[in-house]
Amino acid sequence: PHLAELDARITVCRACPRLVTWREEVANKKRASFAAQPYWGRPGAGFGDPDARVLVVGLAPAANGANRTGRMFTGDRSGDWLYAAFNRAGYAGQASSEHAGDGLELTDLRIIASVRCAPPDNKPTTEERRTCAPWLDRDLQFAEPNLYSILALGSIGWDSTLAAARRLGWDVPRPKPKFGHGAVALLQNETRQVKLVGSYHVSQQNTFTGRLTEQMLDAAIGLLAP
Ligand code: DU
Ligand code: SF4
Repeated sequence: PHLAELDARITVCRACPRLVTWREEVANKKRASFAAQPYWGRPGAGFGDPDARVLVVGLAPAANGANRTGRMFTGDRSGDWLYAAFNRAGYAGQASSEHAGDGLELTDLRIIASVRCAPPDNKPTTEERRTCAPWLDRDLQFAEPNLYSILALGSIGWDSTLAAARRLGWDVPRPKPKFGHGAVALLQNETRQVKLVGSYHVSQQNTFTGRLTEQMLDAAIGLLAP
């Protein structure tokens, strides 16, 4: 099936009761604060270049970010950091990502998440991660023919990508490669090697505290270049 069909199926998924309740509660509570804009309140599909050689795997939509705007890392502070860096590296046509109609285009890069619905406290349960994993598998399969590298944001992005690669029958080094900022693991699928790069997540927890600097993020993104 076409990627648009996968995206459409993801956006109507209701498989996790707790997350369906939460994403809709947040939407209903906060809609009034953003009265001039639509409020998404649904799962977030992938965003970017369908033929991308580089895939980015985040954690999950932020309650008032992608859960609000309907587009990955759009309308929140994490996105400001991420798209500014992708703009510096030539993957994003703009340095900012305010709303789904702002004309932002990504070149050679597509962004997805380990879990597609906003979780309370940004913490999906183990069961929610497992329930959402098939969407990650499908996105990886779509990306596979062109795929060169994957940026995993945070240890959940790292672990869920390695688990998806194993489910798809790729060769993943044992023992399991350890997550770290700038960590690299080489995965082997049927036709080629895929380079998995770890980065601390662009959440404010890391960017506010200086745990993740712009220079560090640029260096990790630099490892993705085909
Ligand atoms: O309409 P479309 O070309 O299928 O694009 C869907 C979605 O993906 C749109 O919001 C733009 C974005 N996109 C992109 O960022 N970079 C591309 O090369 C193609 C599409
Ligand atoms: Fe569906 Fe994933 Fe959202 Fe669960 S987190 S409801 S599996 S899209």
